[in-house]
Amino acid sequence: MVSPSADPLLVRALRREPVERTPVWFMRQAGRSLPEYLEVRKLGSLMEITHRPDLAAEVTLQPVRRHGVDAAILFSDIVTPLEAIGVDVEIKAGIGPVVAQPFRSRADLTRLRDFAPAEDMPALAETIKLITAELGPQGIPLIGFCGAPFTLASYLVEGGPSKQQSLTKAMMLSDPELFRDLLTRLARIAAQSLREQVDAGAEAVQVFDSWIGTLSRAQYRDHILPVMRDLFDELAELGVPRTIFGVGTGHLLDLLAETGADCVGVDWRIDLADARRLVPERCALQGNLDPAVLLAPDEVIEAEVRRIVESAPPVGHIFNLGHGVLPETNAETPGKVVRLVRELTSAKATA
Ligand code: 1CP
Repeated sequence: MVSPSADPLLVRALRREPVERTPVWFMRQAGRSLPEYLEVRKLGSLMEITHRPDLAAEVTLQPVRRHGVDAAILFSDIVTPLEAIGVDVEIKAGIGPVVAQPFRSRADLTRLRDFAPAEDMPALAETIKLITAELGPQGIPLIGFCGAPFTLASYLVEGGPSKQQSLTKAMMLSDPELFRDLLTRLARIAAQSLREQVDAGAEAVQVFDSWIGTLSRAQYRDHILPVMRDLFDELAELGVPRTIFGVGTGHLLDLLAETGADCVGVDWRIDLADARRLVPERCALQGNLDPAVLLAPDEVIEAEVRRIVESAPPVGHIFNLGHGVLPETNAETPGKVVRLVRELTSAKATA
């Protein structure tokens, strides 16, 4: 038996310490797939909820209560700090973040001032204090998060969700200096947000670079990596484990590790065993069940969970989906996965 230390299971696994079982949580576990969220949502928009500590804390805690996951993730959105500094961004139902005046020129950079959470969004620290007051005694950590500069830039430049990120790439390739300055501003805002979240009680952080998989290796190395290295250097000062995640990044995994991240999130397109060979041993791995598997019959879910547990490294694995919980997921299903991972990996640890 591995004796549990004072630190939460998730934090120990992120540090690649031997653990008594594999921790499990789900990206986008709060919100859209839960009936209890839809009830709270009747009281206000997503942005309104993030400015109400009682409601934001309640929604953050809902999946912990219902599914029994090993971590909570703050209920917020990657564009919330941008809205808080006055960028005209709105979250439209069924679409996602929409920016009224997209960013296209150097003059637009002046719209990205520093994020001072204490003044711009006092609800942030208050929400986290309410959450950790409830979770602390249970030994369950809160994960703080932010959007990575490229993914945030894609919403600002495109004006909303985009499959190809063509305008974003066009700016990156035609005016690399402007693009670098935009990423640097966004990295600063991301760091300011994460610092506040950790100061208020978050015990791990995740940087969502959801759409970075549309870049080539050379593009990532030339245009993104230098900014990400600086960001992760700055985040190291916070003293908590740092995860980087993007969708469709099988070709970028070693470069994502070069940011300095402590853990690399892996989507479902690549086997964990192959990811393990690509990512240096010092990094933990998170993933990587296809979210669509949660829509399949129980026996399919069980076989897929088993396959992932078997291909996972012996230390430094955090069980998660390869991307967020899909809105149509039955609210009972994630809890079944939690119980299965617990059963399978406790057996593995004591075998
Ligand atoms: O009003 C609503 O309920 C709208 C749905 C919704 C919710 C519940 C959106 C719109 N955002 C959120 C909350 C949210 N967003 C959370 C907290 C919930 C949780 O994780 O449990 C988190 C972590 C995010 C992060 C987020 N927002 C990402 C990164 C993760 C990922 O899924 O890749 C991204 C890319 C966004 C943008 C966004 N916000 C909302 C939507 C529908 C989208 C994606 C739009 C697109 O396809 O580009």
